[in-house]
Amino acid sequence: MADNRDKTTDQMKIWKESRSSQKPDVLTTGAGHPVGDKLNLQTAGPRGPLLVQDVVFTDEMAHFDRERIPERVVHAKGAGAFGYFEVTHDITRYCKARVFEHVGKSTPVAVRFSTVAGESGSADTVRDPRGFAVKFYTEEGNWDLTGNNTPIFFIRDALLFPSFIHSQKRNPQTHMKDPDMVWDFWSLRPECLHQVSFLFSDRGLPDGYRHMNGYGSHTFKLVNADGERFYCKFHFKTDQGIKNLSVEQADHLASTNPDYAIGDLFNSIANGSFPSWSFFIQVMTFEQAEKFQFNPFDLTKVWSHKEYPLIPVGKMVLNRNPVNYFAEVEQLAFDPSSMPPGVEASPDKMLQGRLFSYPDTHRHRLGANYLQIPVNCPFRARVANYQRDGPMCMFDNQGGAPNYFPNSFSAPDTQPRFVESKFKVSPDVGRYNSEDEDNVTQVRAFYTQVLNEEERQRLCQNFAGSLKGAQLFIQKRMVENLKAIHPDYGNRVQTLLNKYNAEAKKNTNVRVYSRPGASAIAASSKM
Ligand code: HDE
Repeated sequence: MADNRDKTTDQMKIWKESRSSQKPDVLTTGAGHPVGDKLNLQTAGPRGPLLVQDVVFTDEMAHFDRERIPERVVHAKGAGAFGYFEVTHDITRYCKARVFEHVGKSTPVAVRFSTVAGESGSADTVRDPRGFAVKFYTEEGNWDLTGNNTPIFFIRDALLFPSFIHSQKRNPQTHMKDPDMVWDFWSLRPECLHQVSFLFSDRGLPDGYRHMNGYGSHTFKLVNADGERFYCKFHFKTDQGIKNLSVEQADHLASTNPDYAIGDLFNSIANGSFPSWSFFIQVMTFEQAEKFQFNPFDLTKVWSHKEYPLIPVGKMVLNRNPVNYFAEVEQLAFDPSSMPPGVEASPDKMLQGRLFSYPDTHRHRLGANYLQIPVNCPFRARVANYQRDGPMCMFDNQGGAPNYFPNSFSAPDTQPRFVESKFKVSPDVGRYNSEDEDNVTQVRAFYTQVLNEEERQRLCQNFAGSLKGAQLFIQKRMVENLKAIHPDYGNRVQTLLNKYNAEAKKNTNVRVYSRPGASAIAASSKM
């Protein structure tokens, strides 16, 4: 046997060994009836036909026909793991959530990491943001901090999200990734440039899921036991250190080991090397928010760490692999609106949009009772409410308890101490255009101050290497946007584009274009 096998490749062997003292179970139908023959159909004579009474066959086939549920519309490819979050520093002066109750407190967590745009069979090492979603199973209901490995996002208005995602997915006719669509959208919405610059920098290709940070990204609200409120951002810093792949490594892995990141996480945990992240918050008072130099709820911008330093809170450790991928990871459902008392939404328009979108997609993907699926169930809280019935109702459906409220029969009642914090809103209702809310300052600082010269060169190379696939008028618009960030940024990308465009012109029969994260592919321009 090959000696380069690891825990993922040996999973079947390890499972068998774990049962070595037991006799194999009796094979049954889904209804639990023992089966005598699972290799041969029941037919009239050896050559058929098949009998409808062969329920061993129909039971098996009917279930198989329904095996797939819709994949996530984004973040379809991912890996999950379980562990705990432990408080190391007291933050009760900011937040009353029981998860932060006292130093040493431990709360079980489920985590799912993912890529964004690819389908569930796509490669793990593509250039794409990574999802970093954490479910804390708290005594006051689950807290889902559904973040990414980037502190910022492409857009700042939730209404644009479906179009943005369509532009990153497949062309409606060719069913291929389409650089015109990708770059048309990005160039029309200059607020994307902060995240796009991050994406085409070295951090766009993290080495697996253990070597990247996670961010709640949005501004949230914390409330303490005295009802005082603060704005806050959440940060997970990897204790493994940041590690990224080169373009060549990522492309090689995409073709030789497309499940690289899933395997890396699984093997690391199976070998007892448990990945961990340190958890921090940034805090801003309401007074500071009012005087802040830009909209503190703008998801395309970060808060300066100098002005709003990271405050240490705790540590998250992942120490258990899923026992079954479908049950515990495919069915895992995160929801930014799932927050325990003490954590609340800020007015961030993107976060507000997400509060609706996630539970809505779960009801479509998993059904109205998705919160009863074991991995989603808030098992450390006692659910008591007036919701009843629906498909796949798994428990006792709250037995004989009254199913209406208010009632006179001692059924679950509200508690005023859990009412959300109050806040003032006085402006006129309208559709406010946020397109031009300073798309430049922080991207310029990223380009000139965060990146060193070699990193800038690689950013421009990666950027132009992908943008070259779009039509010239889109390239031009994008370069103008880059020049507004910094003339050097725009000029470097233009110089590279000139080279690529001249090369492409030499061979007029071939249109060369590349997807973000994949090596250039050539396709005939004759359609
Ligand atoms: Fe998501 N996003 N998203 N997203 N997102 C989904 O929910 C959506 C955004 C993120 O491992 C979907 O269950 C809207 C930001 C992660 O299961 C969907 C908007 C951030 C995951 C959805 C955003 C994220 C998702 C698809 C803009 C980082 C995977 C399937 C208003 C802060 C979670 C699903 C997992 C998944 C909607 C933007 C992170 C459709 C409408 C910003 C990590 O509901």
